Amino acid sequence: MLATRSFGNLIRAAGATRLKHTLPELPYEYSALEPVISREIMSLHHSKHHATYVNNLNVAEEKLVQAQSKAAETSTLLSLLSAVKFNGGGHVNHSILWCNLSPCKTEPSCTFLKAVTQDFGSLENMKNQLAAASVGVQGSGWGWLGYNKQMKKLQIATCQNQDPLQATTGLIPLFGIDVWEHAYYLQYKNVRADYVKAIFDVANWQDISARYDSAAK
Ligand code: MN3
Repeated sequence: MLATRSFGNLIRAAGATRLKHTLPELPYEYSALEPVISREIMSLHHSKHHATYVNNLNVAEEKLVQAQSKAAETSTLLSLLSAVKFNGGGHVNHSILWCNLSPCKTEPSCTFLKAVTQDFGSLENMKNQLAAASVGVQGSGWGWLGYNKQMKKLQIATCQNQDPLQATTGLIPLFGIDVWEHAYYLQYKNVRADYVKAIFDVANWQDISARYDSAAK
């Protein structure tokens, strides 16, 4: 009983001081990744899709705080938690995605390249495996290169919908490929494989290497 009341108080306290999530600015122009990703796709993807995840996350969190303070039905809490997971995942995933991409040619760091070579044989092999996993996602989801801190290994994984990599698999996200149709359909139509292959031309290896360094620390 005490534990339940403390949890309620914690949620209420968090609600009182909680800051709203905001849409992060893109670190480049909407047209910067052309011809790999068109201005139209980037604009819609960031200002509509990502913005909607942020707005819906704020709404779901607000409702969750209110429901908790009214000791709402468990089924109500569960549906709100599901909305928090979906929209929170969308916000987390896209916030990583924008930084994973760059209009500038970048190179993987020596330490990251060494880890990739150790776990995959070569950078090419890793890219091929990540591409195959991403293309193979059924329906909407993400392909990821992640870091397994327990095994000290780089691993490839996929997630459905907006399930966030770390909360779902324990892997620390380094590089995500968004294979929702909204990420490529206007330009690549139904040919997801061409989009996934092209995405490596705008991969920000500097950002991916930095995420590896901080994950492996
Ligand atoms: Mn997306």
